[in-house]
Amino acid sequence: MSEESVFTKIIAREIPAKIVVENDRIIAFEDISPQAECHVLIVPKTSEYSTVEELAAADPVLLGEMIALARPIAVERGNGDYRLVFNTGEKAGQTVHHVHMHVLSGPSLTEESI
Ligand code: IU
Repeated sequence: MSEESVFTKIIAREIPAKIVVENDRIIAFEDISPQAECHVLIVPKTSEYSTVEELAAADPVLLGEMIALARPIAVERGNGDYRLVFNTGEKAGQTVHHVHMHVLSGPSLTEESI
């Protein structure tokens, strides 16, 4: 990637975020503009991958590790059930081109909401 993404700056502690959990490969933090009672972004620390399909092709184990973090976050911060969203491409609403998984949980999450 030519330009540092905002998530790379969060990982480097150059800009603030409310960090939920972190390990050597992944960081999770609260979305700055929450769309549900629990709205956490799970982000690989590497900036190599822009989209989930790039990540899945190159490092499916890392993708699995990201997905495995969703349940404990939803149990602790939401109602235990959760929705995972990967916006992929600008026409689908992807604004940050550093792959990230939205974890949404809570009573406002209905079948009608995204
Ligand atoms: P998207 O899938 O690329 O649209 O998601 C980007 C998300 O990053 C979006 O929900 C923003 O609210 C969120 N976000 C953030 O949590 N902190 C930031 O500093 C910035 C964006 I910029």
